[in-house]
Amino acid sequence: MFQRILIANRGEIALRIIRACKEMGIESVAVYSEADRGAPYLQLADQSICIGPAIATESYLKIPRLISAAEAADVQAIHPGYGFLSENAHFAEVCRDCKIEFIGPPPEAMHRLGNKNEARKLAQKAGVPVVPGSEGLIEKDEEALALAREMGFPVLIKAAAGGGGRGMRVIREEAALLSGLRAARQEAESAFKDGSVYLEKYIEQPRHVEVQLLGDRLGNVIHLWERDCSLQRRHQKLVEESPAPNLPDSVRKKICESAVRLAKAAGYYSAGTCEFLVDKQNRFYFIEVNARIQVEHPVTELVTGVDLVKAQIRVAAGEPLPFAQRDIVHRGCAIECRINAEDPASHFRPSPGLITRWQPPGGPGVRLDTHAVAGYRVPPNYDSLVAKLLVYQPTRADAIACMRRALDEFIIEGIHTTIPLHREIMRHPAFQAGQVDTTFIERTWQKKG
Ligand code: MV4
Repeated sequence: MFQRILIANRGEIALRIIRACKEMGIESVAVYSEADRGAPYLQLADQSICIGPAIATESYLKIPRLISAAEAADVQAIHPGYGFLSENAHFAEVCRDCKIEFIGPPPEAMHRLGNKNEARKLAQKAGVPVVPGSEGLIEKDEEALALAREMGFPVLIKAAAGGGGRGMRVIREEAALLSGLRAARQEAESAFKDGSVYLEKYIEQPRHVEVQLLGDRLGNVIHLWERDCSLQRRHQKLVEESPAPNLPDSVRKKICESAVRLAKAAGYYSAGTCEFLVDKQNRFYFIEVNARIQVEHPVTELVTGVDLVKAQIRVAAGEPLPFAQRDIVHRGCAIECRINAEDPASHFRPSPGLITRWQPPGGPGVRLDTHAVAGYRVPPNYDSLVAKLLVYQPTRADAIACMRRALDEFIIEGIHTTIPLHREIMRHPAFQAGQVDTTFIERTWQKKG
């Protein structure tokens, strides 16, 4: 096992990884930018190293600085967390060249799955359903036109190099297709330096269901069931839960098995997520793989009892998965609310600054993952996540009641947060009935969106 790990990240996920290291008897080395200097969670690491100025491109995204810190601290591995360099195959390659273990999937699998069109082809080969659409990239306008007529409108143009909602364009009628293609190619070229696009049937008001995967370097891959992440605003998730409400067990099982087949076909190991869209008829379609530990991973930890960060570290060190598929039992219901330093009453404007009062919730069934404390200043430079409030209960109704109680206990002063919006979501009849899809938030809180 590793003796020492460097954490190439910040905030709550850095603290989450520090905690896993401590419980495993591994020394942790934190890094920080000037904006995070003095942050309380840094004290909990065995060592912390400044890697540059506030701007992420000169610190958390700067590969030479991270490698220098890793070599100076003499670590055997780097955990990238989520965001920043976590899905950067080049960073994983540099780590390999420097004989430092990258705690994540192999760069080959990251390359294979990073291109959405390639991932789609691989999924098809592995017998995983994909959204009806083009065989491959769209070369000629006539191809697109013929295909769109055959599938029927609306269709969706997607950039092969896009992902997470970037580089997509909905086309509702034939007259808009060719100009849409031209614009999509141009946008993709300037955003990703890759203008290639492909076409899919547009699925109206889908649910977003994702499957948690875990693989080891011996080729074993298992799933840890699914999360519903349909409650999003502008591709920023707000609420995640497991199990996915109103998803028949037969469909659920098929989705999870599909995700495992795709991961095996990609030569994947470590933690990862396979994303699917689920339509109103409960048909499911693969859309993309997230080759990292995700923000919402604790939802799965609660319902399966598996510590995903510890598992990631173990498999990176070459250990086999300590459990088989049959050992993974899903029990109860977990919900996560993302508490962001944003003002939901004012178009979700970022609200960094000093937290003058911090009174966290507690009690039965509550987990709070946060790096914030009273007197902590939320820096304006990074994403606005200040806490992940999770609950775990036997049933979904109990979980919602517990979350309402916990949200009501939670007092944060000095900054605006998404807590008031979460209180409304938990009281909404459609949410309580599990009738959620990816358009719910924007449809329901249009005035605030
Ligand atoms: C789609 C879609 C509808 N039809 N593909 C958005 C993020 C990226 N992962 C894929 N996305 C979508 N792809 C087809 N063919 C609708 C979305 C989508 C979405 C997906 C998941 C979660 C939230 C979303 C919000 C808007 C659109």
